[in-house]
Amino acid sequence: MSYENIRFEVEGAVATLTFDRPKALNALNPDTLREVLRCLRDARRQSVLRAIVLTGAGDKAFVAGADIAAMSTMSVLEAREMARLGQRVTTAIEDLPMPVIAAVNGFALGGGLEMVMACDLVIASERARFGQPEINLGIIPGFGGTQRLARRVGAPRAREMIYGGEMIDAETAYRWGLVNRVVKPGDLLGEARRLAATLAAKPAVALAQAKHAIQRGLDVDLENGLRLEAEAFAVTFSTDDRREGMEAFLGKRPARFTGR
Ligand code: DAK
Repeated sequence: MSYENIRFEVEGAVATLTFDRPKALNALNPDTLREVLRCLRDARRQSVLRAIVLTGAGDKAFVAGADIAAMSTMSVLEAREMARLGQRVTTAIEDLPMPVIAAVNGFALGGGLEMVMACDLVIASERARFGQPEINLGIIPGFGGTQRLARRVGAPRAREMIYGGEMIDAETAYRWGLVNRVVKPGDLLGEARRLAATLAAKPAVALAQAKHAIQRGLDVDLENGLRLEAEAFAVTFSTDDRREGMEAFLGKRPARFTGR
């Protein structure tokens, strides 16, 4: 499948999706969002794919937010369409059965940070910067930022970022729990792909169920979360990989997982 604003490369069980509009610091316009959506739908159907890395082209930006030039001329109806598109992308990332790792190479602002927060794990270059600068444009986050940022870093820090519109650096993002690891810029993609390959080798159904239980559990109370977990746990008992994992342990040999 060919794209104009993104690249999608597959190597073994790991795919890399790159936002690729470096002249606009990879800002998201409606066409880019449509391409990402199409690409994720296609990725979902590729059973060999077990992990995805999300990154930005060039050495300056992951995604510098929604495309302000495109946004500046939008009607109310077009803005609603844009919001729905962006929210469908973040939901599509969260609903994928495989883990998605954001490799944040530079600015992750506005809609860019909202994409990052839909990912399962985040690795940041020391040069990465994170922010929700919408307030400076007279708007507020519209792809889930008010909800996901508060869930990730807590309401006080989310308020500070969303009300003030200032950026935080990678080290602060790490301390605040927005980022799993901070690495040297030159190590970023290698590190993200290595982690993706490690996760790709895990039992796929168990990983998908863990993702589902964590993701859905964030939005329910503990009692319902535990119910969700029990259901997800039960699903893993129907798999070949569960049998293989336990037999391998008891037989003192390495497990050979097939994803079934
Ligand atoms: N959109 C369009 N072009 C952008 C851009 C953006 N977000 N960010 C940068 N560019 C372009 C610049 O215009 C410039 O283009 P040329 O002048 O070279 O043609 C080029 O990228 C390089 O940028 P700078 O020259 O500004 O580079 P600097 O290193 O000086 O600064 C910067 C980098 C990232 C600090 C700066 O570019 C910046 O502040 N960019 C804007 C950040 C921002 O405010 N992003 C938008 C956040 S708002 C919605 C739901 C959600 C959203 C929208 C709608 N609906 C509900 C409808 C989301 C909104 C947002 O994301």
